This record gives sequence, structure tokens and C-alpha cells, in this order.
Amino acid sequence: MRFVQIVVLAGGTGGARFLRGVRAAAPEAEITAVVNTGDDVTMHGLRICPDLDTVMYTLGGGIDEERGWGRAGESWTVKEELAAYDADPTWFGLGDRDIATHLVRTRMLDAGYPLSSVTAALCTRWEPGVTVLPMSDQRVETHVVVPDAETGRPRAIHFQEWWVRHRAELEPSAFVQVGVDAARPAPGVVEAFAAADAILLAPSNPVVSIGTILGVPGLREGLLASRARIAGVSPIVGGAVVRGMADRCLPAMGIEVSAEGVGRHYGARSDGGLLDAWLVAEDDAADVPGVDVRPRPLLMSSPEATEALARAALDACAR
Ligand code: FO1
Repeated sequence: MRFVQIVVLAGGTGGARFLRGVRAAAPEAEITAVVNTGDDVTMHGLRICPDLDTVMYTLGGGIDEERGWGRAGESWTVKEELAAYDADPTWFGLGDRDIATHLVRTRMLDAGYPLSSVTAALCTRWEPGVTVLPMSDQRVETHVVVPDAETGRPRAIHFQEWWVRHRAELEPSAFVQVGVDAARPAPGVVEAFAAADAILLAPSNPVVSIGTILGVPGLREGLLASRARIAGVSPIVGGAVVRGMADRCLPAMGIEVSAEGVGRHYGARSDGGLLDAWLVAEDDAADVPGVDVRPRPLLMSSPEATEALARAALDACAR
């Protein structure tokens, strides 16, 4: 089946790589990426959108492949100068090239442009080959509830502090999307679902990426109203994450760290959940009632493997 309009829900590195595969598997299709903005943070006066930038840089050819975020050929002079001033936070890596993106975005946001317009403007330089939409133009920030170092009492810290400063080592008891109640899907998101003939959930973090996107009021309803079939790709292979920290997030939500656990968490569309189909690694048994479970090679170890994975996910959307 040839797809004309494909929508992909995606977070950071894994989602961006998967999108590269979708673009390769369906070069003639209109592809829309609906991207998580819960990781966004303001630092040193700059608005930073990690997942939007990772998608834009990865699809635009500017990503540092080894790090999976930030720019290739990066330098860290400003970061060193900030550290010399002991200017907090010194634990967050702002690259010199990357700062230009944050400066342009911050100036446009301050001038009143919505995040979706800012993202479109930045993408005119990078030409990602897909439409990159933030999940919402309103600010939604993921905070993580962890035990306070001194008192042990629950304290909320920004996701970036948890993930970057503490390497997700502090035990999370909850994830809170600050501002989500006042948020709405960004312009074009619900329209993209309505026009789609395939909808894919990238192998991104089910809690802080896919979960945050789906938590935007009205977004899940728009997704489920689509006539397109919805296929997800498990981010858990053999009971472990391929990359990132989903294994640190899932237990806090009572979700088993397995392809079956995440598949059941997303649920069967026929049963009020999300999935028509669920791609799992070939060695992973996953019993997800009501869902078409398809064992496939999930490791995006090469462009060819990534394209094959994207094609398998699209095949699962074919009627
Ligand atoms: N991740 C790190 O592990 N260390 C960093 O210093 C860091 C800086 C950073 C700056 C800009 C940006 O867009 C992403 C950055 N990330 C860094 C990655 C970021 O924390 C993650 O990409 C997402 O938030 C989680 O997917």
C-alpha cells in the first residue's frame, strides 16, 4: 500500500532516527512529526527544545550522531566561559553552534511568534523533509518527583536536571507535566491525524515522550478519531531499553519494562487504547490482547535496518 499522509509521534534520539527511516521508506509521502516538548527548558535566558532540535538536526543532517543530540562539529567555548563565571547551571551542555538555534528561537518567542511558527522558521534552514510540529504551542514542562537529598521528602525537579545532572539516578515517584491543563494541540496536529492514512508511535520513551504528547488535552481524541491504523514500535528490546532512560520511568508508572508491558500500557484501540499493531523484537514474546503483534528486527543499527523497520511499521498500517 502506498501511503500519502503519514503522522509519527516522536521524542528525542530514537524518535528522530526512526523518522529518518520513515522518510527513506516513503519518500513520496507527506510526513508529519508530532514532537514532544515536555523536555523543553529555559537556561541562561534561552529557550531550549531538545526533542524538536534533535528531530530537526537529525533529519537536516546537523546532528552529532555519537551523542544523539546537539550539533556535529560542536565547540563548547561559551559553556567554558559560563563555568568560569560559575554561572549555574554548569551541568547542562550548551554548544556554541546549538546556542545560535536557541538565540533565534528565544528572540522569535519573545517577539510573540508561537513555537510552531518558530519551529517552521528554523526548519527552513535545515529542510528536514518532514513537517515538524510541536505537540503544543503552550509551554508544557515535565518535572520529576524525587526524594530530596537532605530531607528525603518528595521534591519536583525539571526533567533535564533529573536526566542530565543526576543521570536519572534519583528514584522517580511521579512525572508531572506542568502547564499541560492549559495546553492544546499545536495548529496542524489534529488536522494531520484527520488526513493521515498511517499513524506511527516511534520507539520513544512511553512515559516522558509519547505519554507527554498524548497528555495534551484534545490530542489523544484527535489521534483516535483518525481513519488511519495506528502502529507502535516497542522501545524495549529483551526487557531493556535500547537507549535513554525509559527503564527508569516505566516502573514509576507501574508499567513492566518489557515489550508486552508497554504494549499493554498503550492498549488495544478496539478497547479504548491506542494500538492497532505493535512491533516487538523477534525474541520478545508479547501477548497484547486485541493488538496485531508483529515480531520484527527493531535495532536501528544502520540506515537500511532503520528503513526496514519503518517499512514494517507502515506495513502494519496497511488495510
Ligand atoms: N543530554 C545530556 O546528557 N547532557 C547534556 O549536557 C545535554 C545538553 C543538551 C543541550 C541541548 C539539547 O537540545 C539537548 C541536550 N541534551 C543533553 C539531551 C537532552 O537532555 C535529551 O535529548 C532530551 O531531553 C531527552 O530525550
